[in-house]
Amino acid sequence: MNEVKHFINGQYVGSANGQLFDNINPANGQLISRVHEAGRGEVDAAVQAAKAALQGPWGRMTLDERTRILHKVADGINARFDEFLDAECRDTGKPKSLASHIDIPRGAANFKVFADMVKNVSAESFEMATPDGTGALNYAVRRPKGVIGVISPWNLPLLLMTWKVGPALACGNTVVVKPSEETPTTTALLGEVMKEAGVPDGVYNVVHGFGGDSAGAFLTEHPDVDGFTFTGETATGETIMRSAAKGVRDISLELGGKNAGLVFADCDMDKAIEGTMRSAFANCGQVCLGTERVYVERAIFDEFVSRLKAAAESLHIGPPEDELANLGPLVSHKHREKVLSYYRQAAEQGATVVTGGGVPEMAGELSGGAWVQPTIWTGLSDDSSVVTEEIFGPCCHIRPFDTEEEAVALANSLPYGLASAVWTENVSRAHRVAGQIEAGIVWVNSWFLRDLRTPFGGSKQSGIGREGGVHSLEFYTEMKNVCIKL
Ligand code: NAD
Ligand code: 6OD
Repeated sequence: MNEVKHFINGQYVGSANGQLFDNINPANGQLISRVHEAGRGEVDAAVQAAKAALQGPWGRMTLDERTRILHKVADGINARFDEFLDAECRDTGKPKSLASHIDIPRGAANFKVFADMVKNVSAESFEMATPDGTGALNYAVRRPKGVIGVISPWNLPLLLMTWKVGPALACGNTVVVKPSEETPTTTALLGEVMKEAGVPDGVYNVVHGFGGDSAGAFLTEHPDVDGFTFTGETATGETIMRSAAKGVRDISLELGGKNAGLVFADCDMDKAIEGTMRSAFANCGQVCLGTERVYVERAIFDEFVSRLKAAAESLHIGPPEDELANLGPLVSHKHREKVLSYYRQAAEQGATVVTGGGVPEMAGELSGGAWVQPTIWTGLSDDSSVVTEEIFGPCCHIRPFDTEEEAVALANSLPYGLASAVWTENVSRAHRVAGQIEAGIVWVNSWFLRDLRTPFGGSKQSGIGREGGVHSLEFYTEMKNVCIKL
């Protein structure tokens, strides 16, 4: 049986305590591999390797040398595209058609984009007058923050991990990554690519394990980590924030959401249906930016519901290698239990189940997978748990509204503020509504259209800080002002 090991100081190593856990394929429930679980010893070794590497060749490289290596990392991922694709799809169960267009290409692009970005960013400079008339010159320089702890989730494993590791390394930091226990493989595989690309030992380290009382907590409690970047649930973000407070370490938190889609009667209905379909059901609804609350102007409510129902019922459920599949399983049986508990609550709370609501019949070995039906509800009250809590499954609730003010108020009614999608052909309305929505990202007539130069992150309980573009460079560097008296 294949084993997934830690990657520490340029070597794959097992756990000294001999503890391993199972990595299960969510499409069929079968064992993929056994994964080493890090104890405090492995986490400490990874952090010390990362700390030492800051003083080694990595710390002495020119920007050109460093960014050339990061381009090679991206090329290395692309050269082994199918290996990454197979590993990601086995761990997550997601359709290859999806991962080959999003997860793996973005996993590579995250290195190139931030390597180029860091080469082109300018710094501030101010001339100032002084009483003696000679003046002074201030200029700012960026320095790496140090050892960055990267803690990532399972829904887009390679994409979300490299989204942090790419800019962290571009800025000259070293990293210790703790991937999700559900999806360890591509993060481990990236170690080989790093080595082949010439990334010095100790710059990229990986430790596997769980969150509390395991590798995640050991990493966030380690005093030699200089900053943490985390993507995951809001409650986990709060825990990590508490750990980071000891030693006053910086944090970037990309957290959960309960995103609203606002569909106005003046929308292009085809676009709104296509976009809402993706935002509710892509990646089996396991996208933090996904739309779980859809608000539709009353005049087009019935038409919208019946068209979204037809579209959801046309989804082809299947395993990664099924070329027609556009809906895979959930990531695990544990997560399916959570999603199905909301399916039950919706029924108990009096929802009209427009479509779905259960588990599909899957044949043969697929019957052991974590499958659920794409599901649409109407008729729930605004304070229902299904409407207010993040489910993270292929489902949405649709509710009518009458005025623009009401739609905006509904969108803003929850403590989350990650993303929103607005569907309207009225350009004034688009600007007006986008400006009023309390979220880090608003898409108008699109969803998950990404320009990596733009600020990405959540407001309210959906996160702290922004990554993307210069905002990543802000987080992954310390800015120092040098003041020269002339
Ligand atoms: P999670 O919070 O359960 O786990 C994320 C990571 O944190 C995992 O690696 C886990 O092992 C680790 N972890 C858990 N407890 C920890 C602890 N006490 N200390 C240190 N590490 C700990 O999240 P998940 O279930 O993997 O991912 C789904 C969640 O992530 C959803 O809420 C989703 O909205 C959110 N998410 C947000 C974004 C964003 O950009 N805002 C992107 C993707 C996912
Ligand atoms: O596109 C990105 O950079 C990004 N961080 C996407 C997050 C998706 C959440 O599931």
